[in-house]
Amino acid sequence: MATKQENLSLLERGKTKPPKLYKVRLLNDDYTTMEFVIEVLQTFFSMGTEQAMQVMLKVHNEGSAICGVYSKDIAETKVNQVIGYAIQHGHPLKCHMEEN
Ligand code: TYC
Repeated sequence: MATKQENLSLLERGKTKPPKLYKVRLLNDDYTTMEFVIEVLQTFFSMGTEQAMQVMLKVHNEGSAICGVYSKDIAETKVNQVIGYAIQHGHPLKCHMEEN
């Protein structure tokens, strides 16, 4: 952990590192309905009907797809929201995050 003084001097020298970004990836399965996946993409990833349909079909046809790229906290929240919502509705939908 850097001290306040060390942080300040890094800032002054323009040497601060940008925060890491994480991809949130949705995974295919044989049981979750297409309609539910579209609802998830619209609800948690702010996609319109058209884009949600395209991403859902990409997951269905290719096994997985990226839904978005976020800071660590936001990516963790998205993953937890998707998995929690899927469990509530009895779907085995899986989602994870990976370093960008
Ligand atoms: N493969 C599922 C079906 O045929 C649909 C599906 C799409 C499931 C995307 C999960 O992340 C997913 N009902």
